[in-house]
Amino acid sequence: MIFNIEMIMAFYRELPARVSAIRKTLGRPLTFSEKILYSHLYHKIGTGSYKRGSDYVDFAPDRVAMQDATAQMALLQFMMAGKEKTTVPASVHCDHLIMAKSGAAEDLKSAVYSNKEVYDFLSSVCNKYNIGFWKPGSGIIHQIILENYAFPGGMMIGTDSHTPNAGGLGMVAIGVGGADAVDVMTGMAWELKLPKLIGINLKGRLNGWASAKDIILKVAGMLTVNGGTGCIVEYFGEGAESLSCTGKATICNMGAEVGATCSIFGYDGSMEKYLIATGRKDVAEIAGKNREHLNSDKEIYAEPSKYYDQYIEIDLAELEPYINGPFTPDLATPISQMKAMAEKNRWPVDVEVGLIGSCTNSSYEDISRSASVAKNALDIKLSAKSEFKITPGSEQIRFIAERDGYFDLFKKIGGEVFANACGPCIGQWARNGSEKNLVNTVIHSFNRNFAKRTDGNPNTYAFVASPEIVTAIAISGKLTFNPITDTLINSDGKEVKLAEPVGFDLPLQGFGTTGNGYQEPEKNGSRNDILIAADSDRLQQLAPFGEWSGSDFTGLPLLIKVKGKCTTDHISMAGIWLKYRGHLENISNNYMIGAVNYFNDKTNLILNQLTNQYDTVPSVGKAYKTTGVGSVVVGEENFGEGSSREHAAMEPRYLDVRVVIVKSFARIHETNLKKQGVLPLTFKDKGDYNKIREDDKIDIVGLVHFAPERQISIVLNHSDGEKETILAKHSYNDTQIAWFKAGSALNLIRKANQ
Ligand code: MIC
Ligand code: SF4
Repeated sequence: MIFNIEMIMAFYRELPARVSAIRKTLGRPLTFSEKILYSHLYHKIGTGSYKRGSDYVDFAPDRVAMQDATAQMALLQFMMAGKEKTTVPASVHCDHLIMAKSGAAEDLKSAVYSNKEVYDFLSSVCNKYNIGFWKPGSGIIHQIILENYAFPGGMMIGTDSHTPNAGGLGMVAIGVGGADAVDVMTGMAWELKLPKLIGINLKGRLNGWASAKDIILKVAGMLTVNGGTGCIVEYFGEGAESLSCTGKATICNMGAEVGATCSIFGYDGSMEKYLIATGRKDVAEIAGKNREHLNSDKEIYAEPSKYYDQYIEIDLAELEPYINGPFTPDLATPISQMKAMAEKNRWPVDVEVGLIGSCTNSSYEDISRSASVAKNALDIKLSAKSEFKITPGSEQIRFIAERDGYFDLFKKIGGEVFANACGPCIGQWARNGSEKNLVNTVIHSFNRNFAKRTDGNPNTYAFVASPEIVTAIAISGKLTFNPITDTLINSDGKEVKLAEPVGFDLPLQGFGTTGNGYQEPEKNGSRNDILIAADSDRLQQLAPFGEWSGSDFTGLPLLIKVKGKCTTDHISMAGIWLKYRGHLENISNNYMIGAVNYFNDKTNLILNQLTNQYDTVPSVGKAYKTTGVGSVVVGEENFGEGSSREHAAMEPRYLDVRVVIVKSFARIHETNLKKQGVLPLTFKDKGDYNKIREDDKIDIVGLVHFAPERQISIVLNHSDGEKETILAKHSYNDTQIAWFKAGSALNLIRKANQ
């Protein structure tokens, strides 16, 4: 079955006319992403052209995807919107809540048991509102989207930051918070600042140990974690065409790590092959007929630097494998320089665990190439010195990897297969001994490696590499091992060298059929009641947030001034906290517990201005909430990078944090704060960060005149009686100011549907 085939066909029928209308309006050649963006305008083309990087534009995406950890909040909000069913096709995927511990079968069984209440809730909401439900065990959201739903030229949003994975199939696929998903599911316009465009021309072809992953690891090093903010990254060139569709998806997936809105490749033969292999020949055929509209115009490829806001060239023939990390995905080290880097930085080089898989890297190509390394190791009498774990991205992949004997090879070198889920990528790894917080190194093929992310231990140095490099390093046991040049000693005491990996981009015997774990929404589901137990500690009905009072904020105590990196993992940790993702009150107990307090360099220990004592962030937050005055949070650069989880914005709202002032924001987090009614501001002069004192009371002045582009004054009332006024900027437009005044974006939608 091809999901939503009528919608896809209708899209392609209209595409040629739409593209020529866009070309006429813009009066110049178009890039592929412009064709997609302009053909998904909410108020159809003809309404003019927009300025990249500054104009907010209303879009009408084709579909919405949600994963279990974010879907709970998204759907709790959707339920408040007063709609009978979703306006566009939507799906929910149970992947994040499965704990990796004892291997696939057992872990799935215990997840189904321990998360029953949440899975039942999600399944019944899906039935009621006509949403496709993918049961636990079916696989990770992005892999399932690629295998079933993505189509070239389409536009989707998903409540997960790695939604851009579908760019591997030529889709503009953007990660958002749940409130954005509610916009689209209720048929409202979905707003986005028109992204700037970064063009990356891939020249030459990959060879040897280098893989698609190494392209994005290198790009992360070049652009850094915020270099892609507000941009779509478009890949093209001879090298792009030589990559498999799933390799392209890996690159687009990890574009989230440079802050990109999304990444995309033009339609080509590799996508056609993938569509056919995954049972979507009809889509491949019609996309083939529209090929010219599913790529940039030829003029763009001829003179890319003229049309892109930023233009980069990478020669794949020269590319060597990279290892990125620790603690940040943009610290990129070519494998040949790892020995020197590790020595210089004193990184622990004994690798305890190598992990492959995740939504980023568990394609057939990844698994088969890694398995070839394992097979070669067995042939030359080596086995893994480190522990070795595999998390397949979907049931499809698990099934064929098992069928084709790859898991057998992994097991023979000492590997263990986890459930088809996020598991160790998101702190859902019950790793023996991690509570002892010992210094150690792991290497994985996932996308993120922020502190504590894999196993909750702040002293785990996590490095990111391609699956084949992870496999080789797990065999050697050393971070500094370079399979291109180094040898190993085998069980016979002989010096041996691993051969270059070989693999297949698609399974020779096809994908085969297996129960995929999909549940079609019930026909008469709209009559179903959704029950949430009043005493549940996992789910809680939401109550609307209060409207803005109409006056300035005065005398707000500083809650926390965060020092350094503050990702969504610092703001609202995952791991054990994932279980409270449907319960705002309970999850608010993790607010900012991972962030470093500027004034004492400690995590989760801040001054309570009411008592003059030090306490945890959630306790102080609650204490301020009871006063009704609210509070302020201050931070540094790229604040809220990483996940799309809107809990990182709903928790401060729940705790009555009124304003977050930082040097700069990550896109999704800034929007999430706006949507939930918290005021995100940026220092006009970044140096003013230094003026904020621990016991300040802060006024936000001039909110009655709150208007786009208009700066806001902040008065710092220091405890010694001194006052300082600083200026802050904001990125609100008129619509968003209305969200602020209404108390949240959802409050407005509710009113409209009443
Ligand atoms: C992640 O990779 O950080 C997550 C977990 O997939 C998140 C979503 C979440 O926090 O639920 C993301 O990337 O958006
Ligand atoms: Fe899951 Fe990790 Fe992918 Fe996020 S990045 S969707 S946690 S596998």
